Amino acid sequence: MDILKDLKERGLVQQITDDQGLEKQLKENVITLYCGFDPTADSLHIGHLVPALMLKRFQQAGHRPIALIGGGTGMIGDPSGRSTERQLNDEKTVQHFSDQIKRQLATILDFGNDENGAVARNNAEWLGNMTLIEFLRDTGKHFSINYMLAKDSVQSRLENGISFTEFTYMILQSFDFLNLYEKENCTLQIGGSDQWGNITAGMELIRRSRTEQDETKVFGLTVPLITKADGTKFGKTAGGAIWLDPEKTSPYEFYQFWINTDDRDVIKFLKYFTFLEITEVEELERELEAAPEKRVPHIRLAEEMTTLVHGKEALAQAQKISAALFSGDIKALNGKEIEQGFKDVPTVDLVKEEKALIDVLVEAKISPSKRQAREDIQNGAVYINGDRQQELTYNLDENDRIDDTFTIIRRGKKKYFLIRFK
Ligand code: 629
Repeated sequence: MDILKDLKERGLVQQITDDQGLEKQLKENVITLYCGFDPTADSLHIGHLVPALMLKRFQQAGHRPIALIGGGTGMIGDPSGRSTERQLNDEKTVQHFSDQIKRQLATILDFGNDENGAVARNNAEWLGNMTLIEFLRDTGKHFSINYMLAKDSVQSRLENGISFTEFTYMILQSFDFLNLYEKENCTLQIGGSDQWGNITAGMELIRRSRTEQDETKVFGLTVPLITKADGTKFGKTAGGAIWLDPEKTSPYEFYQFWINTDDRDVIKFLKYFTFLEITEVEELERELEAAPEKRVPHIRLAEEMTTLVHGKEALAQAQKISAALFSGDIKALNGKEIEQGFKDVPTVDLVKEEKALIDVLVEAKISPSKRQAREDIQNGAVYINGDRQQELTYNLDENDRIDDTFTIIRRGKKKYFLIRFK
C-alpha cells in the first residue's frame, strides 16, 4: 500500500518537507511518527479527528504512531493560530484534561504490543523535570531570536503582543521532537497546517543537535485545516463545538451534525474523515449527483463517523431517535433517548401530579394565555407524545409520562417542548 499516494488522493496533505525522501522511507522501513495534543479542555473535538485518524492511517499502513499528550506544553500554551494570549490552567486541571484526552485517543488508536502498536507519551515526563539552566544552555542556544521572530505564530501576534511564555513554546515542541527522535527513533511529525512552524523548528533543532555522522532524515507533514463551502467555521454549531465526549455532545447530536453536512462538502469530508476506499467515495459522489435529495453520502458519513467515535450501539440509538423525530412517533423512545433527542428544546420542570392540559400549556409557556391554550387544543394544534389531543378538559397524568419522567408536547408543526417531572 502506498500510504502517501492514498493521503494525497484524499486531499489530506497540505505541506510536506521532502516528498520523495519521505516516500522512500515509508516504502523501505517501518517508521515511527508522532502528533501532539495539548490538554486545553476535558475532551477532544472533531477538529482533532483528522490528525488523530491520520495517525491511524499510518498505523494501518504498518507504521508506528505515537500520540503525544502535552502535559508539559499544555501548561505553557501554543500561540499558533491564535490572535490572543491563552488563559493558563493549573496543574491539576491540566492533569485531569490529559487523562481524558489519553482515554479518547485510546479508542481511536490501537495501543497494542505488536511492532506497530500505538503508544502514548506525555511530555510532562521530560519537560517537567528540566532545569531552567539546562533548558537555556542546551536547547535555547540553538534558536536565534531572528529565526523565532520570523515564524507566523509570532509575527501574527506582534501587534496584539505575546508573552515570553508563549514565545518559547516552539522551543518546547522542538525539544519533544528531538527527544522522541533520540529515544524512539521517531522521524516524522504530523499536525494541522497551523503546526508547520513548530514542526520545522523541531527538525531544525534535530539537525543542529545530532552528531555529524548521523544522517538520518527527519520529516514534517501537515494536514489542511478544514474549510466549509459556506465560509463558516468547521466543527462549530449554534450550541458550540462538536466534542468527542458523549456527555458533552450526545451521539445523536454527533450523528445529526454529520447528516447536516453541506452537499458541497460531503464528498470532501468522506475522504478526510472515513476509511472508505476512494473508489467507494467516488461511487457515493455519483449517487449524490443522480439523486441529491436522498442524501446517501451524508447518511453514510454520519454512520461511519458515529460508529468510529461512539460505536455501533450508539449509532443504532441515534438512528432510532432520528426516525422517531421524523415520523413523530415519540412513544417509541425511552427516557435516555428523549433526553438526547430533545436536548435543545425548551424544557420545564413540573411536580408529579395530575394536571389540566390547559394549565400545563400556560405554565410551561407553550401557549401565551388560557384563551390561546383553549384555541390551540380545539384547533388540533396540540400533540402529547406524538398524539393529537383535542379534548379541552384533558388531564395530564402518569400515563403521559415516558419512563415516568418525560412528556413531549408539540404545538403546531414543529414547536417541541419537553416537560420533565420530578
Ligand atoms: C507538543 C505539543 C508537541 C507537538 C504538538 C503539541 C500540540 C500542538 C497543538 N496542537 C493543537 C492542540 O493541541 O497546539 N502545539 O489542540 C492541535 N493538534 C492537532 C492538529 C491541529 C492542532 O492537537 O495538529 O492542527 C488541529 O487540527 O491545532 O511536541
